[in-house]
Amino acid sequence: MFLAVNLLVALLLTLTIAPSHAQDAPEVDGNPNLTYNARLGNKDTTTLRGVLTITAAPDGVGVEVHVDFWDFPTEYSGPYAYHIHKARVPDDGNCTATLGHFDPYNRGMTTKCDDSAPETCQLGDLSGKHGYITAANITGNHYRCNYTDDYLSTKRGDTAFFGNLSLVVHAGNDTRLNCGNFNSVPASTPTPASTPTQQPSASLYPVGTSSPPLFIGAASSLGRTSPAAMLMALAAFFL
Ligand SMILES: [Cu+2]
Repeated sequence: MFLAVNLLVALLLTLTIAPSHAQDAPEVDGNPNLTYNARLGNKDTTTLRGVLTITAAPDGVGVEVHVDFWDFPTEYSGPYAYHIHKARVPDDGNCTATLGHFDPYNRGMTTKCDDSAPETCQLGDLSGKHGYITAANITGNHYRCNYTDDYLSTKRGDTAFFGNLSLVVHAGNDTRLNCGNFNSVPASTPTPASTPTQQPSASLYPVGTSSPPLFIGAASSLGRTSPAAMLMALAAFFL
């Protein structure tokens, strides 16, 4: 009986103390040429906005990451961190609901990410691997940077696939300032610079402005009277 209890205690200790097996992140190759981006939400609670785009590297080894965050809140200070989190942002925009970091290789939070050995970091710890955001590298309200990460996958179903997860940006005190979901970017989407402009594009890339010119098209068409409406008015006048 005593032995049985001891065995049970030992088993319980093993189950509760031993972390799931941590392993280094393997380099990913053969990434399909796909792009995903995460746009920070339009929140009343923060000025911070931004978009982070991740696309397969040209040789298929890892991904290229393009970061552009802007209008950092004055009431917080850095260094700001940003991570891929393991759950999506719900419709109400609650960043806490994204849970913890994307960490499929069970690195955990106890050991700080060593950027000289990025394979040992949590997969989603982008700022740990590639640099925190400090006042010194925010220029003109923007923090922009580009880098390659060898450990993320653009292939749905892979352990390292991030495209159905979320992005969270933290203040220096760890407060979750803003967040957004990764979504796939259609390959046919033209870049704004190469788009022949037919109409003022009100919604594309409102970079650097907190108040993009909304609904220009709608406003100008409201101001015009259609031929059908004029006929109706004439008919109403004569009948
Ligand atoms: Cu985070």
